[in-house]
Amino acid sequence: SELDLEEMYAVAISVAREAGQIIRDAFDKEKEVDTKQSAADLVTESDQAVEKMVNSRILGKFPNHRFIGEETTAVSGEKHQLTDEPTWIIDPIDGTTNFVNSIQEVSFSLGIMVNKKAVIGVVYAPIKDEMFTARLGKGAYLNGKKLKASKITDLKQAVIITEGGSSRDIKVVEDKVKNIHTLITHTRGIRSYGSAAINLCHVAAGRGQGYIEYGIHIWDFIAGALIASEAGAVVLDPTGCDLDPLRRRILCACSAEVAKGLSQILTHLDMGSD
Ligand code: LIP
Repeated sequence: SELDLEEMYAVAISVAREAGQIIRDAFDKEKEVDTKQSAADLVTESDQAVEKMVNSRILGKFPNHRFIGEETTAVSGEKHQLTDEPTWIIDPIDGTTNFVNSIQEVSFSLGIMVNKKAVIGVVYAPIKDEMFTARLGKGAYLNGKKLKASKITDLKQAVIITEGGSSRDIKVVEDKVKNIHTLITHTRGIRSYGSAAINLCHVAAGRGQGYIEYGIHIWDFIAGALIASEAGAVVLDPTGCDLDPLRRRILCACSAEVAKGLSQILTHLDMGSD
């Protein structure tokens, strides 16, 4: 049957609102926390509850579509085969460490890929009630208002977002510290909000000029990457090549000049693939 992108978009927004309600209800309560790959890689009952709800809502509506979810993957440990089939890619709570600490930067992230290309991106930050949406070729919006990335081209004037991440591997941490040193030296300042999806939406909204992270996953960034690029930002692999959605790293910048500057000064970590 014909792919009904309009209907998929409407379902995406409605499950994002429902997910937001679950996150808001649990936000100020005591959380039950478990760790995954490292002591800094967290999951809560709310992550699992949101993912379960979304999974059943989507498969109920679109039984032939595929589903990649952060917590389902954590349990199965499977590698992902991205196929050409419509695939819903979900991070039930992006910014789980923030959530556990009642820090407001938490989001629900949902990206839909068709033929291995992102066509719909929805990031909902329920505490701030910020709904970021994008459809391929149709622009990016925050609560219905069109987004435009910053016009800055000079890296020296740029505010760059980056993260420490969850790996505690000595070499990875060393390279990241080196990159932080480089970023502080070459830019106006660095920031860390603790959610890849929100970081990308900040760049889309002109709240800073770039975002770089090594070690994240497709569910952390696929929706935010479409939102940023539809707002006019550049989204690439940190080396400057095309983004590979399974290669666990991303560079986003408001302009090609800032992207090139970042790509040239950073040490590019190889974090394997999803
Ligand atoms: C988080 C990412 C963040 C990264 C954290 C973590 P989660 O995702 O959004 O950018 O630095 O280590 O991976 O685990 O909260 O969904």
